[in-house]
Amino acid sequence: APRRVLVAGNWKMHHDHLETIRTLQELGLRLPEGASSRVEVVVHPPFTDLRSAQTTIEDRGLPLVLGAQHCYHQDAGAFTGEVAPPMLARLGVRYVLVGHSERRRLFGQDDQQVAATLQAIRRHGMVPVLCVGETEEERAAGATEERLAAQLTAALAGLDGEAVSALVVAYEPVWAIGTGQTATPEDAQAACAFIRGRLVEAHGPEAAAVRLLYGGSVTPETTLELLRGRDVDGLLVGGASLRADSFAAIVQAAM
Ligand code: G2H
Repeated sequence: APRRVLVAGNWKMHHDHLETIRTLQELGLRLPEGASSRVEVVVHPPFTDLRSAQTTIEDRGLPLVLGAQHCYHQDAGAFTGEVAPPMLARLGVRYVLVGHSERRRLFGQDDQQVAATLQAIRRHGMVPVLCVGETEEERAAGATEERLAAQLTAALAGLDGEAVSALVVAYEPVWAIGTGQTATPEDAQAACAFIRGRLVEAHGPEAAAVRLLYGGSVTPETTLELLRGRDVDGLLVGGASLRADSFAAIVQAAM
């Protein structure tokens, strides 16, 4: 059977709740007929939009799955400004990004926090989307695989192959994020093949079923070629997911 591709839109800090409702309604009109049998389409709006997104998806029966961009690793407590995993789970959130390079770089999220957050997401029945990727300097120094391996080891310590198979891992080379510079389809495939091999080596053969995404300046024009890679199971889309027309075009190209 042909694989079902995963296409996730990371809206980052864009769209208030009215823009969210409007964008999702338009997406509902633009998504090609039968898309959801071929492509699982996820949207990751800001926290303040999750409730509006959830009711819009439910009321209109839209073929969309709800995702969040971040959460804290504790279930409750005196953590001003943070959002707990059970709060997301109760809103119908299915996927949660963890370890995005913007969280690591701008908000000081370290490997230990990434690991704790990933466990907390799993504990509440949601699917972590673990983001990994090398910087431009690391790539220039030939340290891409070393960097990816280190991030995976730190985030996934103690998980068996079955637990790893239920995850999503997104390869997002930092130099390609929001820069308009996409990794070549060959680069994306090579990195995803490395990640899958590494996970099998570290966690056992069952880990091979993990779903791997490529992320970094994906557009409707680059979608088809990127998905040709046999280890590329889907895409994590930032800028091009903000507008319903371009996001729908990506889904169309992914079918
Ligand atoms: C990478 C990606 C989505 P963009 O961060 O997470 O964003 O497609 O804008 O590079």
